[in-house]
Amino acid sequence: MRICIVGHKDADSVMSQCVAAFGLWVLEAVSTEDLEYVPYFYTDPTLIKEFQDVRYDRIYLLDTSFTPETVGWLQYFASIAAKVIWIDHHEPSTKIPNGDIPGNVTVVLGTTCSAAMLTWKFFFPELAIPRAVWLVSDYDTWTHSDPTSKALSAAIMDEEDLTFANEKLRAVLSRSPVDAEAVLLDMIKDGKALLRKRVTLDADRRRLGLFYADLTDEHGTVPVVALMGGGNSDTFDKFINTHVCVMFKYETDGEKMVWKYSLYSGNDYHCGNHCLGRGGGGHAGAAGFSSTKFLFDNVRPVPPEDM
Ligand SMILES: [Mn+2]
Repeated sequence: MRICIVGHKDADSVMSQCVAAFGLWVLEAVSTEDLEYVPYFYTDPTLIKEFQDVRYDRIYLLDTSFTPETVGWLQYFASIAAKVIWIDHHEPSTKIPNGDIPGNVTVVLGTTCSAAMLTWKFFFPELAIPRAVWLVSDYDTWTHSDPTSKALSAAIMDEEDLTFANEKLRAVLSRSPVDAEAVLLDMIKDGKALLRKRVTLDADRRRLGLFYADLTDEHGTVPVVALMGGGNSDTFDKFINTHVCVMFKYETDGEKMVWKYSLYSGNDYHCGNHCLGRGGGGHAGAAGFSSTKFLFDNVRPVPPEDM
């Protein structure tokens, strides 16, 4: 027996792969030596090369959205495996043209839950959904009704430690419910630490793009600290009490492209009054306006000693 499980590297797909492995062990006593995993990245066009025409009894393709490449993969997998099982929950997969899918491919599609949950239901239609699977689904399908689901997904997706997370997940799925809960809580703790690390890294990276400038037009000039991109006043935590802070981006406003400026201030400067003069509005601490013009003059980077 030779079985291959193919999936990508997000939390839902990793969980789907673990559920499939667990299902094969429990229901068919498939040994670990008979199982292979082939992870891929969404954008990786070389997936098929990995297989080198090796023959399989079965290939599971999990959490993989329908694209022209996917059809190519399925057709190739169907040519090297006796049976292919494709489980997915992405919307485009429901619009796959008839006739593109070979006869030995079993298609399991549903768009109201995660791939991990679909995979669980595929293997264990009668059993309750484990908490690990449920939490991953809560995050992957953006219901976000449990605050721990984000941390668990972060722990699973830790690029540096994907194998570790994978092993832990297998433990979650194969141990008794009490042990599984302990492993899960552990992963949630790891995930929370990881999220904190990411937030800090992100903040550091953003600060690199900060600049001092004068925001100037016919309504006047204001010295500011500015950053292009999306975000909120938290990005300016070092400056918010001493400077007028500006987040700005270029976007479409119906038909024309405009600059959107968001002003923040933690002192007595009234952003709302300023923006009112430029056709916008808001409050003392946060306000915004749009302009077809790039309004910064005298631009210079914020030196490291100011950050
Ligand atoms: Mn998914």
